[in-house]
Amino acid sequence: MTLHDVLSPSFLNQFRIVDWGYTENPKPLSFDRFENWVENDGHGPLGYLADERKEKRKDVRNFFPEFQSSLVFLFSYAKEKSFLDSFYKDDPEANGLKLASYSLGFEGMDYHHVLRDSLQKISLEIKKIYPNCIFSHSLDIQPVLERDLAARAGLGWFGKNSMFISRQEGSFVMLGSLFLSTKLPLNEGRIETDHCGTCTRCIDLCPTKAIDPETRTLQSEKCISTYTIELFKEDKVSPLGMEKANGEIFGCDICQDVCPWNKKPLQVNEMEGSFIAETLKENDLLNFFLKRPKSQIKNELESMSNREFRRVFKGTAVERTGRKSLLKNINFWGDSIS
Ligand code: B12
Ligand code: SF4
Ligand code: SF4
Repeated sequence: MTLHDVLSPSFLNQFRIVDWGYTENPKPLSFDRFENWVENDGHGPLGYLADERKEKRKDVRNFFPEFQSSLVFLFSYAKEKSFLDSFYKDDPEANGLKLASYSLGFEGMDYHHVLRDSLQKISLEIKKIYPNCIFSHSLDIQPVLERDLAARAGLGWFGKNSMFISRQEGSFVMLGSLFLSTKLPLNEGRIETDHCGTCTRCIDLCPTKAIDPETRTLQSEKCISTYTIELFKEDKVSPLGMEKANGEIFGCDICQDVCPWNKKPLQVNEMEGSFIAETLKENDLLNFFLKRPKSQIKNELESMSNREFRRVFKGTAVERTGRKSLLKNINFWGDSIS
């Protein structure tokens, strides 16, 4: 295969990659925004963003000294998102609880595992063409400002909800990047302009008012995603306004649901109607959390040991959040949901 073949839609589609971009710039355009955010306690309880890893984000070479270039990929989960939307709206079995749609994407498995394998397969193909090239990757947990990197690669812009948005694919995409120790014969991405215009839907409709319109960043402490995914202890205080949300028990999609840039990509996927929960893990998540009365889910989580929870949900996104935290999130909804 040539580099052109590796980066062709026919090769990349198997990994759910819907677009890619290229940059040779290791330095974020918006590190100062990130720094101000941390100084103003935007990270809240997410301490890992403010410790020594904060400075590392200034330059990808602090993480991967051999950096010469990066390929940034958009991995779509719009198909699962449009399936879940129809399920919540039309399926009589739906119990009113909600999971972040990315948890069902990627065969119900934790996207970190799936995307890492995909990036590795792509790097193996590129290595056949550039045998001396060294590779590394970034996938969420590495000290890299990934949205900024995607912007440098020309793939989209930062929405007011702080999501990275592609004109064609919307924001229901995860970002995954390869770092290379060689430059590739590719054009660097051009910085995309802002397409939010005068729209303020995400800001107005965020139930906890977590979005700061001036900086386009979130107060993590106010975000339902932080509370339901990242705060594990039962005694954690829920963000004010969460009761106005829609039954979220793991993550939150609301500021993306209301974004006009997601309308078209979701419609396309709805029309194709090609998603059916097929894998065991997809069905485990659907059957366990979204199709039974809340009291039954609660009883089962209460009577399960932590070890059993880990066995059932091994490799899924909810494994890390854990049994107790999910119970905390389900209890939040009290009797307001069946
Ligand atoms: C910490 C974190 C969180 C925190 C804080 C989120 C936040 N918005 O800061 C919490 C737990 C709340 C969270 C929630 C979610 N997350 Co998260 N998270 C991260 C993580 C690890 C770091 C983000 C970070 O550094 N935040 C600090 C802020 C200041 O930086 P930033 O978000 O990158 O924002 C930059 C832009 O806004 C830019 N900017 C804004 N305006 C302008 C204007 C100009 C001109 C310029 C130059 C720059 C600029 O400046 C900022 C600094 O670079 C990234 C992975 C990574 N390593 O980057 C994933 C990541 C952002 N998360 C992701 C996802 C999917 C989610 C959720 C959708 C999950 C869910 N369904 O619950 C929600 C979405 C909430 C939201 N609206 O952002 C994806 C987002 C993909 C995308 N399309 O954007 C990422 C990139 C992971 C990945 N590999 O795909 N997350
Ligand atoms: S993810 Fe939910 S709580 Fe967080 S900013 Fe978006 S709408 Fe608000
Ligand atoms: S809802 Fe409107 S303001 Fe918010 S990200 Fe989408 S287009 Fe931008």
